[in-house]
Amino acid sequence: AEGKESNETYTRHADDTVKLRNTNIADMDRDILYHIALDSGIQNLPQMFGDVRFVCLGGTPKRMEKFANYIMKEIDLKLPTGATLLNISQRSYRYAMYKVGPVLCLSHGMGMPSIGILLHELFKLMYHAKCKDPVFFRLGTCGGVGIEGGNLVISQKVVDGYMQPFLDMAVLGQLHRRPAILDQELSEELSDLRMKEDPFTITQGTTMCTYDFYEGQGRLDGAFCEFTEGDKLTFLNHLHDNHIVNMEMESLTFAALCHHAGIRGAVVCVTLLNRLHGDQVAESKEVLEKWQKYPQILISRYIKKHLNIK
Ligand code: R2B
Ligand code: URA
Repeated sequence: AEGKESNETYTRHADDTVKLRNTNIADMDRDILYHIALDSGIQNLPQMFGDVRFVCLGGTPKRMEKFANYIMKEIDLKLPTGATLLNISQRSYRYAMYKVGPVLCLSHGMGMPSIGILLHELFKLMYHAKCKDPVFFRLGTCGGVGIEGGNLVISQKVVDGYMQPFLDMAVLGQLHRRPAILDQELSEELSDLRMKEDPFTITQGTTMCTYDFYEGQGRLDGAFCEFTEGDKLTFLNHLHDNHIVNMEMESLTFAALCHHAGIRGAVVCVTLLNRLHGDQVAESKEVLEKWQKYPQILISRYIKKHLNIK
């Protein structure tokens, strides 16, 4: 049985397909992936998804639809004239999913519980579909700690709001602690893909992942605030001194669950502001739209490189 604290790395089957750490699934004759509106009893998942190699997650349905259309151009896939990409998970009314050849693009919503549910179902999808060595990316937004808006952060480490590198979860009333470890080789490879002419910098560092956007990230502008501006700046400077370069809300669960599943994962986020200078996301819609493409540009380069597309 699983220990309460797990540290060992999990590997894949000999043929590189994804192993599941839950033998119950193999014993089920039908698995309903409820939140992405798929059903292994009705759909031929190996036929529909067996070729998936890159799974790209981001917060919103619209941004991930845009990414799907962008990556389609980049890898030179075409839809029949007049056709548009289909949201495969539309009937779930939870997450959006688009498939562009070997690239699966999904929205994960906001926060760790939301991305956690999705990752359970995606890892099972990878298993049912017999996908080989898939790599997962989170393409997100974040608040920079000492980094101005419009720049990229690639997470090397992830910590929770107490600066602990674990995902703590209650399971059957007991604390389960999973280390939040990201693939260092992958993050290194991604940061090497920056080009001189890029309009953004790339910082590799530690990401703080919180359960809240306002009080949880030390903002003064929530509906509640029980600390002073001085307290906030002491906290943010303490983070800065500990190489924490950004804050967001999903990377801890993403890192911990990918690591537990033996699936390579990377987190690339664009900063929307420098938290040392403020709390409100005040850039214009146009500027924010432009910035949100930056993680997509980098991930697209990675995908093209691995598909041998110039
Ligand atoms: C970044 O942006 C969202 C909050 O605005 C949250 O999902 C995150 O991690
Ligand atoms: N997302 C966050 O979680 N925090 C920010 O400051 C900006 C985006």
